Amino acid sequence: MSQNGIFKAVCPLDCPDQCGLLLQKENGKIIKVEGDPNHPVTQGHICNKVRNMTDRINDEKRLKYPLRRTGRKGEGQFEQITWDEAIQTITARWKSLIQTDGPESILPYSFYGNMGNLSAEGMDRRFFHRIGASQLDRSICSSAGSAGYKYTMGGSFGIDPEDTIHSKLFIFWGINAVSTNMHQVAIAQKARKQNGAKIVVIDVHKNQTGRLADWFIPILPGTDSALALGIMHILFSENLVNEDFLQKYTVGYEELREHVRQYDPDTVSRITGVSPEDIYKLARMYGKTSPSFIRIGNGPQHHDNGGMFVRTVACLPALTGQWLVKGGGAIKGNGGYLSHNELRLQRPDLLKNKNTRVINMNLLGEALLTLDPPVKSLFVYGSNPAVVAPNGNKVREGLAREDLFTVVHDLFLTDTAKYADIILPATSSFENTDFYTSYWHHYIQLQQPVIESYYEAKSNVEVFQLLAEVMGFDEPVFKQSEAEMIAEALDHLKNPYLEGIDFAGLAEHHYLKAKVKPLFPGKLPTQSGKIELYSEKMKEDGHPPFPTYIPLQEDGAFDYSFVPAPNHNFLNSTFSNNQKHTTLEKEPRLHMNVRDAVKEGIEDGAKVRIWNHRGECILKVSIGENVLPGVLVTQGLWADQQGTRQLVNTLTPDRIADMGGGATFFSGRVNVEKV
Ligand SMILES: Nc1nc2c(c(=O)[nH]1)N[C@H]1C(S)=C(S)[C@@H](COP(=O)(O)OP(=O)(O)OC[C@H]3O[C@@H](n4cnc5c(=O)[nH]c(N)nc54)[C@H](O)[C@@H]3O)O[C@H]1N2
Ligand SMILES: Nc1nc2c(c(=O)[nH]1)N[C@H]1C(S)=C(S)[C@@H](COP(=O)(O)OP(=O)(O)OC[C@H]3O[C@@H](n4cnc5c(=O)[nH]c(N)nc54)[C@H](O)[C@@H]3O)O[C@H]1N2
Ligand code: SF4
Ligand SMILES: [Mo]
Repeated sequence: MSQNGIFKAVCPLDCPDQCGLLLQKENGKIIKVEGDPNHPVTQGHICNKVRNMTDRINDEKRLKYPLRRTGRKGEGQFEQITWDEAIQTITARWKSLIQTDGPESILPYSFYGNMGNLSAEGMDRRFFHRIGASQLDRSICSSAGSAGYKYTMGGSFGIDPEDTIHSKLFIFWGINAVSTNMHQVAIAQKARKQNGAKIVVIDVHKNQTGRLADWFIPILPGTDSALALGIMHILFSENLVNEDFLQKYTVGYEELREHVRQYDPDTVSRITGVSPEDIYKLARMYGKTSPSFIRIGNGPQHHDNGGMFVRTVACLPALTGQWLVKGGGAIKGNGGYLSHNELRLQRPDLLKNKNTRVINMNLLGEALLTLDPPVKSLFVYGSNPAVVAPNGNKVREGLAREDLFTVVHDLFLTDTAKYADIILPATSSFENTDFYTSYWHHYIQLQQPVIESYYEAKSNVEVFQLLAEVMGFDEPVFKQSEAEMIAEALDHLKNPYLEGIDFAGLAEHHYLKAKVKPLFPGKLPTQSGKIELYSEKMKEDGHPPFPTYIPLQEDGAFDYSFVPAPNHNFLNSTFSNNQKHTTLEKEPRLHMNVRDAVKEGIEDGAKVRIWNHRGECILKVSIGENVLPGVLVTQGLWADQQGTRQLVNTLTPDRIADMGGGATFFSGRVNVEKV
């Protein structure tokens, strides 16, 4: 490995932008992280979080060696052990559990702390399939929305974000894009400057994205489908629809016209808190501006009715025929275009028992406390459920079970790791080979090691290779190199867009664009091959077949809707343990409307207790007009600092959304009082 110099890299974080990076290395260490100016989409600009990533990679607090717990669970007392001891302890326990309780007593729990396909869903999947462990439904992030979008459009296919430079109207719908998709904002701002494009933001919180908008539309949580249906009502009644497109490329538009008559602006206004005038204005703006582009965010789909929200909004560009216009249409996620050969990478065929149980990751607490037969061992990697999972007190109670054998593989002693019996140190992505596929732009990127592994840290691939060896799994797939795994994953005849993209090409160019064609004219992978405004499949699955507004579920008799969203300087809970980032973020704030503050007798800056039947939090209040009355918003997944009680997920419901087994982080209710 060469010593000093500047090396190409890719941002490994769970962020749509998937920036190209340049790493400056000196004396074996990364001393600077910058954007790669040659990257076609991200063009040298990166966020502050990752600009400060050097502090994280070189942090003295990083885990250096395997550890064994010496104190009580959650306390954080550990002693150093060797890799040999660690792997022997884990495999001995698992071999015995498989004998006594069967392989389903073991549960992997992971998410996309590192988006590399080999790290997040490669060797690990092969290993747990081969063991026959309980399967995890990885539904914490966007699965409700993806399911809703799929009913309408057939899969995760939107437009090429590079084309949005032509758009004249950008609607950021429930996405805090300044923090979570900064390059889409950069394109929108460029379009605003070049051709007078307008930026509309629809959100429950006037955050930095709302402040940048030409028009910010505040809305009540969980009511967005009603707004979208109100827009449809006006588009039909004022003949702002594209009949030709509807006829050629959609199913059910005549019936939809009838169906949306009930969503008149007055009715919709009462549901959403948006005035009838604004509903008219928005619908007319949308109906008369072309190209128009909707960036569908993750926020509104983290509700009880989240799948239906995305399904509903996804119908809008069809009504106006925007999919035929360059820069017109929508993006929810673009993951479908870069799908690789998962069957070969993940080897589901290694799982012998096809009835192996599947556990929804949003129900982790429930699963650890009540499942029968019980989960007896948990292996956590690339995720920090003690902070990020809903109904956090239940999760921690489950993690604290004395008879649960927990292993955590991470770079840091996270809140979750404190509950582990064995901790394994993980490498950073810059220490490994992996390939990355954005769920927003159309580029595939390669990371090759830039620095040596940190002390005794090992990658996810290495850990599962080691475990497989000691478990006695002798299938050749457990011996493959990263390059071989990548070659297999990219060898995928089912996805024509990947044609010509291989390991050698990626090694030479670092990023390659998939040869994506526009969706229309064309055939979608829905049952009908068209955009399904009416969906027979939804009916079969027990959903209303037309886009519909379904109110949020009851959540106890509490006065406020509580929306704990991500913040600017962390990435989920990543960086919540890095000083640079916590200093930038200062502290979590609870945003409250001034009318509510008067009613509750709370002044700006006061500490308040918010609580419900699941838990409580103490936060500092920010009073103003950034949220509507009845709504409380806070940002950031702060790690548990002793005594601060800032763990927002103690309050969030673990109800499951209407589709895709999704999470409902933003559908909880709370009361508030001054402390
Ligand atoms: N800086 C930063 N970037 C990130 C992340 C991070 O933690 N920090 N996380 C990454 C991950 S994993 C994801 S999934 C994405 C998520 O990024 P986004 O797609 O932006 O989703 P959220 O941030 O969850 O929520 C977006 C917005 O939805 C709003 N919202 C909540 N409920 C409603 C509602 O009912 N209606 C409307 N209209 N708005 C609502 C929230 O106020 C918030 O502004 O970001 C990724 N990027
Ligand atoms: N209240 C509330 N809760 C939420 C959300 C919200 O908006 N509000 N958002 C939800 C969403 S959208 C998501 S996606 C989830 C995300 O939740 P998580 O996936 O748990 O994300 P992080 O908190 O970033 O934790 C990732 C962990 O992976 C570790 N890691 C990084 N790279 C590697 C690696 O190569 N190997 C291993 N073994 N570990 C690694 C990091 O150090 C970090 O501890 O949170 C969800 N929770
Ligand atoms: S977190 Fe997102 S914006 Fe920041 S560097 Fe990574 S990909 Fe780019
Ligand atoms: Mo996410």
